[in-house]
Amino acid sequence: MNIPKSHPRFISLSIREKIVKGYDDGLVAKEGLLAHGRGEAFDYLIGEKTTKSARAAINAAAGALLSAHSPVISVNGNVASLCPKEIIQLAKITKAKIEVNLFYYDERRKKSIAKSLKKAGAKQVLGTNPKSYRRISGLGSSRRIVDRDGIFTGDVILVPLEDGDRTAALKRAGKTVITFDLNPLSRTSQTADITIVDNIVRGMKMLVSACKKSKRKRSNFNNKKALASALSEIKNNLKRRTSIA
Ligand code: PTJ
Repeated sequence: MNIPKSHPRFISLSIREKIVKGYDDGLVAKEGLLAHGRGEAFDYLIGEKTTKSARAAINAAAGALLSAHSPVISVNGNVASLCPKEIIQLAKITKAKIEVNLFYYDERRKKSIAKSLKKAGAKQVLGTNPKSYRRISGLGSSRRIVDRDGIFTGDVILVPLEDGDRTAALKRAGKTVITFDLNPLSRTSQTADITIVDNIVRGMKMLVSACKKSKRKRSNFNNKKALASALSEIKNNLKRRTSIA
């Protein structure tokens, strides 16, 4: 759909079109459309802008990715549709591997995602070669199937728009987990080491520029405190809006 630039919800509606296109192109799961709607609601609550707490989390994530031995960016259908360019830029700057990993397992969709990322400029995309498949223990969902040369052996893993089980399993396996999740109350948000409570469309751009500027230095980031700040920011945003009304 051609959304007029003058429309007051132009940005949000344009992002929605990306997800719909991703679905039409066979990248996004049907359930991914619902997940996007959930994200839209939380984006509304944070004021559809990158908050102070999200900026702090982005800087911490940049430090962790740059100082990793073997960083990996895990890509699902939604992420591949929303920010393919930024995935590739981030992988290049941080020397991270890109791996397709799906919750709603579908070999054909995996291959389509890998193909679209390669078309967008990715040199290598892991996660589609059954010979390299390994299993993460203690995980029931299809996300347990990971690549030997990617998530299985990686030390810092970016798992955007995730479900909580894998985050917990990756942490049990000794990995540092970074996520993007607009819902500060989700299990993923609560379990990850660094949660960026921001729309991935805005946040990935900022993460790429933070990595360009940042030093290879890990910070003492406290995720629990950052999530409490994110909730306060939502509360203050709602207060501001109700006092105006
Ligand atoms: O492609 P697949 O098969 O791997 O499936 C991907 C989805 C996203 C469907 C799957 O991982 C899933 O069902 O995720 P959940 O459990 O719905 O969690 C997704 C989380 O991401 C929710 O907390 C949403 O609020 C959040 N979210 C949705 N859109 C965005 C977002 N966070 C940041 N930016 C967004 N654009």
